[in-house]
Amino acid sequence: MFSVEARRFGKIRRKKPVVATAVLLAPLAMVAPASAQQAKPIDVPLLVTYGADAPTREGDPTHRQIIYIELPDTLEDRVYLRLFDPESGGDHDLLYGPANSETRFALYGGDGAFAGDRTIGDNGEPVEITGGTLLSEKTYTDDARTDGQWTTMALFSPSEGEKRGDKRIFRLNVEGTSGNDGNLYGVAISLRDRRAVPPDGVKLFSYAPTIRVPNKTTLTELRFQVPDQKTELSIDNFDAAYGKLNLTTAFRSVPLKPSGQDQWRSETVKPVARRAGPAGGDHPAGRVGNAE
Ligand SMILES: [Ca+2]
Ligand SMILES: [Ca+2]
Repeated sequence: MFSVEARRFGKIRRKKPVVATAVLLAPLAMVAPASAQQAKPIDVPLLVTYGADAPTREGDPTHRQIIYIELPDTLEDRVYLRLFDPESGGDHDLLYGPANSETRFALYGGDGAFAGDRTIGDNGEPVEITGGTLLSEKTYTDDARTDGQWTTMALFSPSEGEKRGDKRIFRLNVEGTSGNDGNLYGVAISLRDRRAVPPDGVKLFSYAPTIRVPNKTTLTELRFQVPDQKTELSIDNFDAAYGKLNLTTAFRSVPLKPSGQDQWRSETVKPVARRAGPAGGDHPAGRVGNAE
């Protein structure tokens, strides 16, 4: 399980802006409130998807974000998919010239909605993910009505998701279909249309989130759960140029080598040393922090 959060970090000298970075933690299953899954409103959205015309050096190698939504199979209430600032324009977004980008949000359910951790193929190109049944789709472009606002994209029943054990899984594909802007946005599930009431047991997770590092005084953290028996982690990061990356557990902090501009870097680390005694064993949590 991981969550993404940005907070004040202190002064770090910045040589070059790092506006986005993709982090791939494989082969771990991770769970993330994709943005403000909590009841409190978010200050800045941390998820980012660039338009198809943006160069990969901006930090988004796929122009796409795959977010899974997990709900308890026992949940009978219908839920709302709410988006914060889903358009590119106005506040929060990274605009290059006039706002000209479109972002398509598509919600899938049914068998095949869960596509595992397939994201990027061996050739570095994004893997096509098409499984499941399209439940709802909407394309957002520069629009003052959604700028800095939460808006409801879909209302759906948990039973429409792919059944996996005692869970129902949905997939939200976010694609930067055109333009060169960076679209910052948030995603949440709520029992109410106009306010944040997350149902018990809801989880949003991603295997390769593309996130924003807001500024030089902010640390962005990806918190995740290490599966039992795991003693090594393979951590891939993209375009963390001039950033600082650390893997932090309850016992130690390990510096990671940040990737260069427009490049992936993979590193295998042991998150913690095993400890003897009743409290021994791997601590099941860690976090990757990235600051400019
Ligand atoms: Ca905006
Ligand atoms: Ca936006």
